[in-house]
Amino acid sequence: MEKYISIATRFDISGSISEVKPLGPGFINDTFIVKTSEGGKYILQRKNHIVFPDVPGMMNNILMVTEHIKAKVAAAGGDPEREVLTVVKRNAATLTEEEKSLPHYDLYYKDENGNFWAVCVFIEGSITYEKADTPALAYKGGQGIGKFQAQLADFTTPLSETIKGFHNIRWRFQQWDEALKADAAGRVKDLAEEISWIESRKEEMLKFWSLVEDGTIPTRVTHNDTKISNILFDAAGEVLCVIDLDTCMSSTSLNDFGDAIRSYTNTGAEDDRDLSRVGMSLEMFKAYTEGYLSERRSTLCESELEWLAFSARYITFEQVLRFLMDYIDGDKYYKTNAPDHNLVRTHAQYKLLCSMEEQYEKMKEIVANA
Ligand code: GN1
Ligand code: MG
Repeated sequence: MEKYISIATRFDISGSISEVKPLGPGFINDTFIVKTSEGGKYILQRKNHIVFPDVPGMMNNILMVTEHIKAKVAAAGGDPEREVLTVVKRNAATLTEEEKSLPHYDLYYKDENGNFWAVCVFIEGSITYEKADTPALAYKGGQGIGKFQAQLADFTTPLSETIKGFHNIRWRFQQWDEALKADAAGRVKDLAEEISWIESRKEEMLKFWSLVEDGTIPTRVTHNDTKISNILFDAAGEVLCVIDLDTCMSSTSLNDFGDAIRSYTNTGAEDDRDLSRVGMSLEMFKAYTEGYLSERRSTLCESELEWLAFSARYITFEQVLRFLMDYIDGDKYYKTNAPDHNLVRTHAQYKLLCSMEEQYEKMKEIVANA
């Protein structure tokens, strides 16, 4: 704990730090809650610089995006302290001359082991959910992401690409081909069926992505990791704000929608070993879609509405590919809790994908009528 306290003191935290404790189950970063004797609370994160090769650029994205939203919230008479994240900068007194020569130096601390740390304010009284249990909650989550996208619709400063080709399936297929060829963990020989799930859908997925590449589907500022646990709710069940802005960058709005559907509508867990529990709830799909479109219907273009339902299949497919690819690579990217964890995730997400494919016509009808 001493180590974490000493890291936290590098940031502009008011009061004296009394406690630092781990928080939450993120797959990528390590998250801690920092408490001060005066009752202040902050979030300290070790940002995974293997996954995010340019942490300073990423932190600058987050600062710019949150400041933009803060101005919007204030103009609408909201509370800029609670309705958007607040980045905590470095404590100026702890900055060395060498640090000061680096880009965006006041937004992060790099420790002696090369790990990157960043801090934001903890929003008191906020609630997160690992799973959306009711359609009402899914509706609210959809509204939350819809509003987030709307707040950023006029944000024009270029953002740095924090993960190359994050939701770009053409790039993912390139990585996929390399992973199969390298067969780093010697697992490819046992995966003929799973590999065919990926290969058989390659064409339709690339067809969708080519519409993004040629501009038919516009590129906007998006969140890119919209699962329900990345939204803070208040005690009354209203959305406070969207968190985990690490992947906030240019992409298609559809990816935010698709990733949310992947997470909200699953009747089982992302890594369920009992596949009979896994599937897409159409009721939850309807609720999320209605919430999202209540904020976005008038600002999305025709092609976005046309491909909205498909985006759920696209992102779920991508997740099957990413989990399977990480299994093939020998579990290098996602944290795992068992040797077959990534394979279990692959199977569970594939079951979800099949369930979406089966219900696709109904999904499109819901989008048209929402
Ligand atoms: C990762 O770290 P976490 O849980 O926010 C991943 C998402 C995946 C998700 C699967 C940067 O998110 O893309 O959808 O796991 N984030 C990154 O649960 O790769
Ligand atoms: Mg994330």
